[in-house]
Amino acid sequence: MAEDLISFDRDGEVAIVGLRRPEKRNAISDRVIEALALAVERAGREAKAAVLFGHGEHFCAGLDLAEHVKRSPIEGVHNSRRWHAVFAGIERGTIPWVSALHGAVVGGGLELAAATHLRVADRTAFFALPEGQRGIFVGGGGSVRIARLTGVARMTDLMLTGRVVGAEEAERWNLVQYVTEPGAAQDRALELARIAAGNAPLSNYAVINALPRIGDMSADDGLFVESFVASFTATSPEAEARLRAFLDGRAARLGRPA
Ligand code: 1HE
Repeated sequence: MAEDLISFDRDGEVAIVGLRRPEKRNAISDRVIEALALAVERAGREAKAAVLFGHGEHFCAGLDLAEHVKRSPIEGVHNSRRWHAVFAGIERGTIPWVSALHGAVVGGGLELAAATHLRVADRTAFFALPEGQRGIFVGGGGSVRIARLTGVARMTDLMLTGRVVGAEEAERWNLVQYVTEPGAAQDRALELARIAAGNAPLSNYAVINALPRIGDMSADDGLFVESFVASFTATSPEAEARLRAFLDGRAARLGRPA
């Protein structure tokens, strides 16, 4: 059943996870969330990085509004907390996630993308938070993650006015880090995921788990924690081998930007 709603493939060390409910524009139902939870766990076990994309014409139309109409207040809380837990498995899990975005990236779809570490949008992608128009609020972590990515003022604009932002603007707004031609986001995301998969797993773990936490700390606390994370990673056997490879001239040199 879960496989119907979420596809799972592997390309070498990269897991490729697809939202597969195109007839409902990949709207996130309870079953989709549970299927995604399984895929996230599996990717963490089997791969060194992951790509997340949407089957069909859109990345994701957000919360399944048909299901949501019927919930009681406390069911709504539990549902939102479940989204938080599943998205936290992406954001603060064990491997880097790259989302490939096209078409609608709206509401809970944008919240999901915001939980990934890198966002690649093709020029068909459009971003919106129509919660205000639907009489609801973000519940998938957007008030924290989207507000931090783009700033409270821009998120407020999206929510109050229903403003729809294209891919270029989304890059300027820091909602995405890469923009590609239509249809090319998934290949670019895979390329980036492969690069990240080639890093030391401990460094990747530190990046995805330490950086957001340090961002939540005072500067002094952050610097203190940074020293421990730095020392822990730098004294690992893998770091020693990689540093030695560089010093011996066996590691690739950095290139200039294209
Ligand atoms: C849906 C959903 C959905 C489509 N829940 N069923 N999200 C929104 O407010 C976005 C609502 N969706 C749209 O604005 C449009 O569907 C799209 C711009 C994404 C795509 O348009 P289009 O013309 O390609 O498709 P469509 O004809 O609107 O939709 C196709 C079907 O998908 C149709 O069902 P059908 O049975 O009539 O074929 C739609 O009802 C269905 N569909 N989107 C349920 N979201 C944790 S809090 C997060 C809060 C939010 O995410 S709020 C934002 C919700």
